[in-house]
Amino acid sequence: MYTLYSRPGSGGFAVEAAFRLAGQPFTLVNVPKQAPGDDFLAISPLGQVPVLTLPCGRSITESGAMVTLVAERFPEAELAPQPQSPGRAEFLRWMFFMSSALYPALLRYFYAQRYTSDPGAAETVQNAALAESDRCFAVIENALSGRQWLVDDRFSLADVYLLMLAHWHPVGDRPREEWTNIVRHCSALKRQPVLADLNETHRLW
Ligand SMILES: N[C@@H](CCC(=O)N[C@@H](CS)C(=O)NCC(=O)O)C(=O)O
Repeated sequence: MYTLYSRPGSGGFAVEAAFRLAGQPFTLVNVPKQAPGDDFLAISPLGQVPVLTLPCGRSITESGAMVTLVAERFPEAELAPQPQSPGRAEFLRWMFFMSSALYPALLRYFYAQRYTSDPGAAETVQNAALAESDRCFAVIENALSGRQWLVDDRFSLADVYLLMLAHWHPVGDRPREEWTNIVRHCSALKRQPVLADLNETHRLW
């Protein structure tokens, strides 16, 4: 059995969505934000969610890795282009772009005080983080021009990951209105029954 350590509104949204869209059972453990205990720090050294414990007993951090793993382990659900398929490179590109460029830019906004030793500089860090996350979103907005999904003109978990990040945008908790392609992309996904149901807990939109 898989065990997902998560918290409503966190990156656990995409991983929970992956399991539910794959129709696979998993145990969900809610980790309160304040003061993670030693047991949790043993599997998440930075004290962050999500964490996924695999049936073999190993635990991994990194939401992008978890989403990719679920798609790979349950290929019949067709949640991502499979290894060796033509769209795989593009899927990996977007997963890494979102998890290594965009997600950290958003973290710099929300945890600005971690990124400066000057107590008066948090606002400057936030301004720069907002500009950087907008620069990343603009890349995705451009890529979605004339297409419905990020990869291969078919739905994948990269789309779910984008839906989550777009609703973490610090201005209004939703994608900027001028990103019409991202707004259109998210609107379609928000109607998907599994994602709509998941949002009852996560309250991303
Ligand atoms: N690189 C990690 C980032 C995880 C992360 O930053 N999680 C946030 C919630 S979305 C968290 O636990 N923040 C609490 C903290 O950093 O203290 C991932 O992609 O899973």
